[in-house]
Amino acid sequence: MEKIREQFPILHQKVNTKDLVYFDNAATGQKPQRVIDKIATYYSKYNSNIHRGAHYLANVATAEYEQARGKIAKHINASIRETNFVRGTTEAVNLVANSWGNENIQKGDELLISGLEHHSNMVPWQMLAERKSASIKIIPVLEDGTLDQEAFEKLLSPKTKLLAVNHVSNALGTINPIKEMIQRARTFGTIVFVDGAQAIPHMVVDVKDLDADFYAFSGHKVYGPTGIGILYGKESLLQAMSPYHGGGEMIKEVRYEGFTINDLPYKFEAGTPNICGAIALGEAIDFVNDLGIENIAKIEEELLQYATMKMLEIQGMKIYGTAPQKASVISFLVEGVHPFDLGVLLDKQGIAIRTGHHCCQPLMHHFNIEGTCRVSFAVYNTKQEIDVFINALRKALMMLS
Ligand code: C6P
Repeated sequence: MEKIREQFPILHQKVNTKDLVYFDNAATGQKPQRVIDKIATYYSKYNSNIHRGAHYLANVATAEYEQARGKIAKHINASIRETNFVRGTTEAVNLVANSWGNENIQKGDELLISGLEHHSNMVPWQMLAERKSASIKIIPVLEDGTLDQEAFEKLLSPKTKLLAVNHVSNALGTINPIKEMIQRARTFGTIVFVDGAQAIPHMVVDVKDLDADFYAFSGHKVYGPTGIGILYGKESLLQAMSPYHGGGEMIKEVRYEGFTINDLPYKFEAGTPNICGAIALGEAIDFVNDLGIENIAKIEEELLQYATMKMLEIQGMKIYGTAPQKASVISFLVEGVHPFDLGVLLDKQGIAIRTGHHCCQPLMHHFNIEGTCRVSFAVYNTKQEIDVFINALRKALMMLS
């Protein structure tokens, strides 16, 4: 464990005079030194634009960028052409909603979304439905934070053109039975978009095994930088879609009269991309693979079990999201205490957590609450840190009582 922690320089500091305990990993993960070094090396040794220059630096940058794409594609079992660099999950959803959505959704169609979705896997579909006079249907959430699978089956019909669902809920930690849901959606020819933002740091993601049509994630949640992410799409779907943005890179040839479109994956990568971010994301994926995603999952599962047990010993504690299959995310409220007050008092003790609606306002309304406190663990967190958190939580609760 010490060997893992040593690789994360940000963890070794005091915040408000206390050792930092970083439990806000679902918002963004910290970066290992090798990812930070990769960024520094890019800017100090071979910063250059890609796919354009005839010079040495441009060739190195291009090779590194494409090598990163190859590593990421392999990691999720996709082909290079199906692995598109985007800014993050949010951009990936908007890309598909605007490109595939505009071309395939018609008046009267239904878009099926789960009640667990982050705003970024909800609002772009709501916008699409509004543009096309289509309707949105919601898969209800059960008391334990799982999706109502019976209701899901009943909601599916030949009208269901799209299912948009997260692999793991950021607000509750629920791991959804994505593979089975995709199989069910297939019966009606429904296209499935999976938001993998919270799954990618915690589990094996094999897009072919899942048979997802689209799968998206953000680099910053998997030890990589912000501003870079991946949209996987089945090649046949991506081929049929129009580009989302126009500009350089996405064209083969431009004349005053018009243009021809570039091949995949460049077709969806207009303009100078986040070159450094993509290269650093490749390094982050190497970090994950060097540790082994199964080992990461095991460490995080132990942290989840330990923290859940310790937290439930606290009087008035209510955990939101008690699904049998959960990632290392715990949302909670303590009776009579405002989550923001707890967040502030924990911060004063060096502990970083997230409070609020977690960009899931409809889900919070479903539970009749404004928001929760949320702790979320990464591979570098420890049981000792959980003990520190529990003591700090008890202290904060005493101050607030
Ligand atoms: N959730 C959280 O604290 P972007 O911002 O595009 O990188 O990711 C958006 C997003 C989409 N789906 C899920 C399931 C997510 O968790 C997130 C980001 C963060 O929960 C920041 S709001």
